[in-house]
Amino acid sequence: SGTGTGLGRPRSLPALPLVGSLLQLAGHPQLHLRLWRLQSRYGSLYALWMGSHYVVVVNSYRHAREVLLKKGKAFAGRPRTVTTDLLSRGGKDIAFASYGPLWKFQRKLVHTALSMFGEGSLALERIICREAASLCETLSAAQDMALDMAPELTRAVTNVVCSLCFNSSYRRGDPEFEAMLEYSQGIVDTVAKESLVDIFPWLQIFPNKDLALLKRCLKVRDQLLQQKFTEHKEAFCGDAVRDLMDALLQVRLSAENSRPPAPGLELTDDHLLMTVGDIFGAGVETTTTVLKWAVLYLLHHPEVQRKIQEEMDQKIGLARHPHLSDRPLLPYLEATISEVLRIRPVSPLLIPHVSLADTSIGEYSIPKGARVVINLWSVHHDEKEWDKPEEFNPGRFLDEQGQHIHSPSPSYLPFGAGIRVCLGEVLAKMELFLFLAWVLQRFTLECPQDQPLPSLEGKFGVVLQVQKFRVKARLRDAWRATS
Ligand code: HEM
Ligand code: PLO
Repeated sequence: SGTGTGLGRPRSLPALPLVGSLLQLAGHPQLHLRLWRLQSRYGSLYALWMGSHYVVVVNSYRHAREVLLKKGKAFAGRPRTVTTDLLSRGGKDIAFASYGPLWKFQRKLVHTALSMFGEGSLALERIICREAASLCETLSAAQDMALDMAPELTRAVTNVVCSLCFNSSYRRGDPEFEAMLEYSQGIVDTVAKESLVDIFPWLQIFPNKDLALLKRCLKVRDQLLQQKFTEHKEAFCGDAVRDLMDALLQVRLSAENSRPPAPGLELTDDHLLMTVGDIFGAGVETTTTVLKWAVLYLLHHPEVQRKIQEEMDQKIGLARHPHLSDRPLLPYLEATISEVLRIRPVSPLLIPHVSLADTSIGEYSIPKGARVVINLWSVHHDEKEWDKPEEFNPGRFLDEQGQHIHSPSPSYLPFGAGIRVCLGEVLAKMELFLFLAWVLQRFTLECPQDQPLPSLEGKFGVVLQVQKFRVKARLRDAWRATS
């Protein structure tokens, strides 16, 4: 062992010079499933080579917790890849930036700004409820039609983050919104795929379809971000902070005024832009994806939907809208959200971590610079921890009386953990709860007649995507009678 700890390295997949273990992974687009299945041959912790990069794959919660929590700092790095470097202008954002003082500062800023505007503030609840009301109106108008809910869900979620980041929102059919839908899909389809370009950076010099698509999409995104940024800079007056963009400008201003900026802590325009880009991108793609998964599972499990509605009828009734303060009253809805996040983790492989020093996981030594992939799919589908893991069963998150929600196993990390934990967990949970509560209070979601139930198979990428499907939103009888 090179670390002097006397520990051996994890077992490795066979590797060829240059391509590494690529041959074993090629032809398996569902990388999380492939890495999950390889456990049977190599054990829960194993290594492989992506070209010249040494990659360690973690499939058990014990090792995952060791990496993220116990040794969080030793594993807080991020790899640089061609696509994420393009997305984040060389790691000037939060998610794809390596560990360092500037990353820490950006995280703290966003954390403060989010708690200032959002979490726990009535203003944010009001914004989410405004969007929920608008979503319900759209569903009402499309009643009994076979509707693709995806664009409507996306617009609702986008408007929440848009209000938060830019103090603005989109109407139906807004061309800027349509452009955003398109570029964001292009980015999700191409970024951070362990595509050939990420493995062999030198392939960049060859024409590559994915890379061209990514560049085209980023151009549109950058224009949009730049425009918002310029508008904010011009309107910014220093005392009225309207949104996250203002908050970032404000912090930079006060940092510049008070003392000479500490070396290594200079926030350039690029840093502010990429930070907002992260919050906007993460804010839209993750939450929307979870909502789509939730709707899809409700179509497959009408009994779960009925139980949520019974709980709502009992605890809230029809005379008023659901509020955030109703969360303790609706444990079955909360449990359903937890189960959706378990069975279809949005970020099945998290974002790869990198070891910043020679260290270890369990009884194995890990060299500095190793990429560590946490397979959340494996963690959430571990048969030793979960009874029939592929079965959708919200009840597993409830106590015996069905009144309180708890995780029956520590093998559950939908938002990651430790110093790289998701920054948007509180916001995301507020949105998931309110959107689902508003919709299910009024509507029953069904699969359109004479159509088969849509597939539960996800499409692997930077988020685990849902295939397109249609839904019939039927106004509930009780609601029909009162309206
Ligand atoms: C990172 C999950 C929503 C912002 C992450 C990570 C996961 C995750 C698993 C990676 C942790 C790691 O690499 O160890 C989720 C889920 C969401 C969600 C399941 C929705 C249900 C959001 C929202 C925002 C957000 C709404 C924006 C406000 C971020 C950021 C990071 C991150 C900025 C990068 C943190 C870092 O690298 O330091 N999220 N997320 N997420 N998330 Fe979320
Ligand atoms: C989604 C597409 C956007 O256009 C750009 C973007 C920014 C931040 C990314 C996000 C995308 C995907 C989900 C990510 C998020 C940062 C944290 C989050 C990767 C690519 C997760 C789930 O880890």
